[in-house]
Amino acid sequence: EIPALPFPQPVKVQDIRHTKIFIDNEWHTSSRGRTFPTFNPATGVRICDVEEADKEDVDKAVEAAKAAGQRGSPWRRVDASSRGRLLHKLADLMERDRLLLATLETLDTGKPFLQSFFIDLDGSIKTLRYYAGWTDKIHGKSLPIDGSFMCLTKHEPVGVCGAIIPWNFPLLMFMWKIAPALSCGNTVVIKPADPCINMASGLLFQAGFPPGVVNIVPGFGPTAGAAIACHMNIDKVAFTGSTEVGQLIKEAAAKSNLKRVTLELGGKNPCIVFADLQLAVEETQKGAFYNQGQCCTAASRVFVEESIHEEFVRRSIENAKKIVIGDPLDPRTSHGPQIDRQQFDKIMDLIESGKKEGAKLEYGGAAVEEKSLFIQPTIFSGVKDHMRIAKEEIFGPVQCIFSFKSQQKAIERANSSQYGLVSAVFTTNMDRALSVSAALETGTVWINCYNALHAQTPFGGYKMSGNGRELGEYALAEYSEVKAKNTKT
Ligand code: TXE
Repeated sequence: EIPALPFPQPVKVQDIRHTKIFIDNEWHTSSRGRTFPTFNPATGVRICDVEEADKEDVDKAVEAAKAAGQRGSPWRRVDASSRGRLLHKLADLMERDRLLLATLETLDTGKPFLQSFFIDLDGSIKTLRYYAGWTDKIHGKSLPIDGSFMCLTKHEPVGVCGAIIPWNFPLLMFMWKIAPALSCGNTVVIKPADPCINMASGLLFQAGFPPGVVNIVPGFGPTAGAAIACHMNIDKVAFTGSTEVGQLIKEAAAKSNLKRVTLELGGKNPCIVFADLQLAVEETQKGAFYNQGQCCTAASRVFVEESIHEEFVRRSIENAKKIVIGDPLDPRTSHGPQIDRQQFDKIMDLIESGKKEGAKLEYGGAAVEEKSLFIQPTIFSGVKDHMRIAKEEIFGPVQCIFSFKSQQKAIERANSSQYGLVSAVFTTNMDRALSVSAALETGTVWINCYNALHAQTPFGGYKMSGNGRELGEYALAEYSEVKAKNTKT
């Protein structure tokens, strides 16, 4: 939630530092001598050029990460509690530079500044602090076993953890990956989609992590990303992105060294609305339009009980009129541009398909002005389950409203998707809240709220929305090997 005035203000960014590949606590140029640019999606202005990592650079990063994680290395000898202090130190530095980091995040992604400041930065800092608290509480058990034996379990780091992250939440995804990995004592090679995230290298350096513990290899998916997925010396890979690429990652992992894989992929997330109309209107719309709809959790299918459907649509339109489209650096702005032309075109194509297939366009449905990447928040009603907008992940500001008659049918329709990431139910009836949330096939069900994501809560998908869980205590298992030591007594 964004608190009231006085709002923080973006800062002037003089120059972008740390545009190089970060390996062994040093900044390197690209082995192939290449750089790639990054643009401000609100203005089209080039922000900076970043050194582009490819296979050779990933190899060097993995070598550094492997050496840093060797038994007896400085990182392996750090006390568990001191690992926590390092994560807290990184969080402190982010608090110190919070205005600058939020400004860069906005310049880089086009997300409204206050959202960068209060959501991305807040979430990143809290994720670090949450996992800082775990470092000296990760422990095994002594097990009662048959015969004259004793079993002690120990949780050890998995080793070198690869991470491949998307462009929609660059900083937050970075922290979701490195915080649990480091908390468990692993080392990391991370490939961001977005070059600006390289600024994190400066903070990692200042925080005092030993060389090689975190290495950042900015680059493209089919080159640097693929090199991580099939690397023989990477022990685990965590990926956030499209379901299509998630399948490639798992295939590459299987064909190389069977590295452990966690995947956080797409969604076509259903909300079922029975009651509490105004709250449901506001929350589902926040879910649909937040971050310009570029969220794996986007509330893109809203099923509304027939008797309140008309009023729900009317109020949703009224609510959408309050959205302020504009310069993302202006703290009053609540809706920015899409990330790039490719995403923009994909969204516009889906909006056109909705019109052609007979959904009723209630609001928006067009670009804000020619040549820009801004798309009006768009509402369709009368959406039918067979339409493309009802089935495909849009990843844009498009809310699809359906009406339903029976609870049973609504649940079946909500579940009839290859995805199973998140869902929501709006009701004042406790029995209904419990029975509907039990029936929904998603990793998260929000009851009378939306996008309630916290460092403490596990997050991940059923079905083709992914494998494994991030955040919370559950994520620790994804970053640990359990060793059973059985001894004769
Ligand atoms: O995703 P990609 P894109 C969905 C969303 C969006 C669509 C396409 O529907 O419209 O995906 O976006 C790296 N081997 N989501 O093209 O390609 C890539 O460099 C290894 C959902 O940006 O999946 C980037 O770092 N890595 C989503 C990361 O994968 C590869 C977030 C994600 O990019 C690779 C983003 C390869 N062959 C998009 N190809 C979510 N779940 O939130 C690409 N990459």
